[in-house]
Amino acid sequence: MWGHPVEFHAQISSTNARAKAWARSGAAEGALVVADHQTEGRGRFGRSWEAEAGSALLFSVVLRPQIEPAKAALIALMAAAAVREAVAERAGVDAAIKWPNDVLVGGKKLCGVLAESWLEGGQLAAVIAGIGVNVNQKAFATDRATSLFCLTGAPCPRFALLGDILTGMHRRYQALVSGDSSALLAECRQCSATLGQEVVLRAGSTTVRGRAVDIDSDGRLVLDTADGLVRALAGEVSTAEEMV
Ligand code: BT5
Repeated sequence: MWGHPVEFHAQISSTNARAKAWARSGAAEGALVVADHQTEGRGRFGRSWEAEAGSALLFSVVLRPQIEPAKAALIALMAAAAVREAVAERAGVDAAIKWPNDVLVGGKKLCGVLAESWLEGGQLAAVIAGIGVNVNQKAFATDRATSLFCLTGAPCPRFALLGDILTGMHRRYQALVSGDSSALLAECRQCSATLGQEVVLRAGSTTVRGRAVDIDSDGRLVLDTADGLVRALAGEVSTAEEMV
C-alpha cells in the first residue's frame, strides 16, 4: 500500500510542493506527505487552497504510473472517485464528481484535487496527486464550499478517512496502470455533476459552450457544441446554474 515512507507536517507551505521536491530527489511511488496546515496551499492555475489548521485532510501522494502521458488526466479523476466513495461510506454523504478535479455536494465543493506531472524522455516521470478534503471545518467564507461537518453535523476522523481514500485510490490505480480504466470511467460518468449539463468551458483564453456528453478514455470531457464535438483535456467548467 501507499504511505511508505510518510511525512507528517504540523505546518508546511504546500504538500504538493514538498511531494514534488521529494519525487525529484528520488521518492518512490507511494511516498506520502500529510499536513495539518498549509500556508501556501495550491489549486490549479495558480489559485490557492484555504483550510483551517487541524480541520482538513491535506495530502499528496507520489505516483510513478507507467501509462501514456495522454492518460495522466485520469489520475485526478481517480482521486476524486476515491474521495466520493470514501465520504459515502464513512460519513454517508452523497457527493458527485465535477470534471476534472472536484468533489461536490449540492453544488458546493467538498474536495479539490491537484494532479501535477512532468515528463522525462517522453514518459511520465511522476504524478503528484494532491488532495484537499474539507472534513471538520465548521464555516467557510464562501457559500461555494462545504465540509463533512457542515453536511452531517458530526465530526469525522480525518486519519481513518485518509486510509479509506488511499485504499480506494490504490485499487483504482492498479486497474488503471494495468490498462483497464473501464470501471473508473463508468464510475466517473455515473457519478458526474458535469455530464448532461449545458456548460461553459474556459481553457486559457479559449471559451467553449456546449452540452457535456461524455468523458472519454483519456479522461477528456466531450462537449457537444454548435461546431460539433470538442474534447477538452483541462479547463474550468461552469454550469448555467453557477453562472447566475
Ligand atoms: C483545486 O483547485 O480544487 C485543487 C485543490 C488541491 C488542494 C490540495 S490540498 C493538498 C495538496 N497540496 C496543495 O498545495 N494542494 C493540494 P481549483 O480547481 O483551482 O480550485 C481552487 C479554488 O477552490 C479556489 O480558487 C477557491 O475558489 C476554491 N477553494 C479554495 N479553498 C477551498 C476549500 N477549502 N474548499 C472549497 N473550495 C475552496
